[in-house]
Amino acid sequence: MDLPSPTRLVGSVAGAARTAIAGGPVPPGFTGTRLGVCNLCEAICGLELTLTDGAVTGVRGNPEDPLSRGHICPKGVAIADIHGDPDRLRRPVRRVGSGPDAEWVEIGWDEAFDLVADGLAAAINDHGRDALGIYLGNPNAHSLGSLTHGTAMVKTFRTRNKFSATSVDQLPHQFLAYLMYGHQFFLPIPDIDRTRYFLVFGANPMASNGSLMTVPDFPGRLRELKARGGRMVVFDPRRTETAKVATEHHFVRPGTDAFVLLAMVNVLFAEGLTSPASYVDGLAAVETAIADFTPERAAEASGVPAEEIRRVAREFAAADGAAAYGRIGVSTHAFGTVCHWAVQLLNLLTGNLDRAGGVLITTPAIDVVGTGLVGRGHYDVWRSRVRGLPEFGGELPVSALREEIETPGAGQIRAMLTLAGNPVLSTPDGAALDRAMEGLDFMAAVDIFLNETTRHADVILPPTTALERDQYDLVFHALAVRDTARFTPAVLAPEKDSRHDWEIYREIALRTQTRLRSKPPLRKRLEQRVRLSTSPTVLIGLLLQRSKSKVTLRSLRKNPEGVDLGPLREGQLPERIPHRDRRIDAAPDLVLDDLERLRAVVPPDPDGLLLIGRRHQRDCNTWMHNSERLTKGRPRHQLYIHPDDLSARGLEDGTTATVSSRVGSVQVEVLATEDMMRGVVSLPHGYGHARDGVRLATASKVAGVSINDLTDPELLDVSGNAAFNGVPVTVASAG
Ligand SMILES: Nc1nc2c(c(=O)[nH]1)N[C@H]1C(S)=C(S)[C@@H](COP(=O)(O)OP(=O)(O)OC[C@H]3O[C@@H](n4cnc5c(=O)[nH]c(N)nc54)[C@H](O)[C@@H]3O)O[C@H]1N2
Ligand SMILES: Nc1nc2c(c(=O)[nH]1)N[C@H]1C(S)=C(S)[C@@H](COP(=O)(O)OP(=O)(O)OC[C@H]3O[C@@H](n4cnc5c(=O)[nH]c(N)nc54)[C@H](O)[C@@H]3O)O[C@H]1N2
Ligand code: SF4
Ligand SMILES: [Mo]
Repeated sequence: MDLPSPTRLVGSVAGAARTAIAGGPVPPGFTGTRLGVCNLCEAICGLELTLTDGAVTGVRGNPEDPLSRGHICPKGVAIADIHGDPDRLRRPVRRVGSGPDAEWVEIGWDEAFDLVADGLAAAINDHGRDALGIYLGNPNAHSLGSLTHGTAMVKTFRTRNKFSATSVDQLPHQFLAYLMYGHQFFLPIPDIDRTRYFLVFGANPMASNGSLMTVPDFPGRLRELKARGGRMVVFDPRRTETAKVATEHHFVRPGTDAFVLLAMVNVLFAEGLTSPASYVDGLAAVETAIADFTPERAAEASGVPAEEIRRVAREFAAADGAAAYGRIGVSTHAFGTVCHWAVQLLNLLTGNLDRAGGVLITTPAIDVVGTGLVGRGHYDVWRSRVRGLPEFGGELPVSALREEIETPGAGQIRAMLTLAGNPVLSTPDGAALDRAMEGLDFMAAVDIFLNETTRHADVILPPTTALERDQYDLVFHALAVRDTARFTPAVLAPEKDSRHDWEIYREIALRTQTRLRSKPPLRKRLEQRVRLSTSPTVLIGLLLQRSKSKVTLRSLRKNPEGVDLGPLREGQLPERIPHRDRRIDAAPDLVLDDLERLRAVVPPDPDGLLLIGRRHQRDCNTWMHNSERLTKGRPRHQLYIHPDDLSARGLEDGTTATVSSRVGSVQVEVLATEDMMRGVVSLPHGYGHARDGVRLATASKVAGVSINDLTDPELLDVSGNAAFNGVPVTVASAG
């Protein structure tokens, strides 16, 4: 999940300094324990850290944490490795030379900020503000300072060429929430602790620990679900770790879930299994629009038998509390929006929206939706210059980034700023983006590592790491399966001469602005200065003061394990529906119109292969591959393929094959496994660190190729999200 942009964070910061800054980092040489927090995935586990002589020597889950209940995974144990990593950047670096011969020279902060401000301002002054392209990567959502200050800095630039991981991730969710409910972050969360029927499409929480569903200790919660007689039913083209512990698993051909999900909705209507709330509009239109999406048609497209589709739909409707949920498998998907629409329909048609055991709206201490802290969203206010793709919520689809850099003309991107991201590995046709970045006039990156993307930067500015900064999870508390609040003060003092991310964002914004020929009015600039100079922690204190909840920063400091606000609450609708009329639009035109595209889908070549992605519990998107602890053991970079598909190509298990798509080809070892559906192959996302013969020191420990050298920027959902899953590929002997 990527970050939302708080658009209106605290107007007045007067009196802010009164909010006491108690607690804080351990003194030098400290031996003992401290509470910390893991920010490596959406599960936000509470940690108990053991320190010896000021260094972290032990990490375990904090059993007192009301949300994570002591849970931890191997990545959490590795959190201190990041801090101790000798390859991590600790000072700004400047690039001298380029390509394989590039050298990196450490420079002082003042010089670095000036270089960045000069480079960005030159592009804007000479070519207009859209000449600056910005990419915000995933870790921004996991850092308080990025949420409060990164987004504020980005706003000062007012460029239309803003991109983020959102459009390679959860954009369909936001797009649909905006259309159906009236706010892009009004996202109903599965009430996993009470549900009796958990229907999962394209998610692997046993590896990912949940997404758009902050669910630490998924394995434990699933055991409890089963113990109370509940069921988990999984649809996935791979028999995943989650599928293996499910009550039942169904293989589904990649990219065809929309047929299956709509057929389930169809069954609800056809068999009179609907009991929607009175505040839902458009159901008659839905019924008509999807009448031809029958289970038989779905079976043909997806490989899931029609009778199974009917049975699951009936069981879902009959369950005493049922929650339908879909994630990456049906988000980064050609019909991501239609899939998630059908997921929402399943929940609301069966009366499971706003019901305990169904899907619920969270009540976080800081309500980023209800308070308007994050905007409702907007759509198609402008379009990308080259391909004419509509913006959503102020961002353009990152699939359009390469062409916006390479295509000459007014509005062309001349300078890039990347913030905690690695789009060369994480966005479609990353190889082409890699080449395009060579042609930029200037690039700066805020990142703690030299990676496949930041190696193109002229300057890299590294912030402090998670253990050195205060944390409050503005985003993930709002997406959690239980309402809790937790403030975690920095455990370690920042290293000498380091900067927090929010301080870096402040400097970049302010110094660039002084160099711009066209500046905002003085009053506005003063406001921005005050806003950017107020620390994230002080802002959290102010937001809590203003919130309806009784939680204060003081109470959170007293209870560093977190404050329990109870199970998610039912019966909150229609009052909390963001639409001004407090009604749900079940039939948004933009979605209904997209059904035509779905009807036109031609069945894939039966002898062809479709590529999908995967995550492993020990991987972390495109980084952390230099943690010994996480990378030792069996390799996991291979192309997974069904043994029959392998032998049909005359290939042998363990050999190297060439995998090709419309955009590129890679050579990678194959691993035969019956866990794959026939006709489907899988590569992990986040690998492929050796590029152009440059093998970055930071990732020398793993082999593998980038799946995104095969994925196609032309394959998009109606929301503009990249369709990573179901890319047609061929696999042949590399010999
Ligand atoms: N084919 C395919 N592609 C995918 C996906 C897929 O499933 N399949 N998944 C997509 C998804 S869901 C996502 S979220 C994206 C993720 O892709 P990106 O948005 O590119 O994010 P990461 O790979 O997490 O990049 C993290 C970078 O941030 C740096 N970093 C870590 N912590 C910090 C910090 O505190 N501050 C700063 N400044 N930098 C930091 C790391 O060093 C690393 O370079 O990839 C997407 N791409
Ligand atoms: N260990 C670990 N945890 C992570 C991350 C990580 O990199 N490593 N990344 C974090 C991030 S940024 C995110 S967004 C979340 C993602 O969280 P999840 O969505 O739970 O993660 P994935 O493992 O990508 O699960 C996607 C599943 O969809 C399946 N799939 C692929 N194509 C299709 C399809 O067409 N239809 C169906 N039904 N299924 C399909 C895949 O086989 C896979 O099992 O994970 C987060 N947690
Ligand atoms: S589940 Fe996520 S938050 Fe919890 S320890 Fe693992 S990586 Fe960290
Ligand atoms: Mo993500």
